[in-house]
Amino acid sequence: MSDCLFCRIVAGEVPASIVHETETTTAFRDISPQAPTHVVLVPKLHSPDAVALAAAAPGVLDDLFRAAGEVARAEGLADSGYRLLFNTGADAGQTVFHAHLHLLGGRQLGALA
Ligand code: DGP
Repeated sequence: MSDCLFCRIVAGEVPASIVHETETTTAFRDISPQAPTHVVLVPKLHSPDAVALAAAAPGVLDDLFRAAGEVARAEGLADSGYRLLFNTGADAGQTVFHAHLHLLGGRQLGALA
């Protein structure tokens, strides 16, 4: 989708600090990091949120989690721990309506609101 920011990052039309890439997934540093490591993992396939992605292409969700594990290992977070989350819908704070998995770590993370 030409008007989707994350599709444009996946296509290389918008610059981003890419840390990991697979056939189905692109992972890049969040522009507004909420933790020392804050990486966003996006499916190359456009889907508005994680639930829609699960319906359209469940295997791609598996790929996202596998890629998250790779990124966590590369960032040195595998032992200390990290948070994986999908904001889904406006009330959850989703601002980009292309499914994406946040990976946060590198500090003690607080309780979820
Ligand atoms: P969410 O609020 O769950 O929809 O997360 C969207 C995230 O995307 C948010 O943490 C900020 C990040 N973001 C927004 N625009 C850009 C961008 O142009 N580049 C990068 N690297 N991240 C972005």
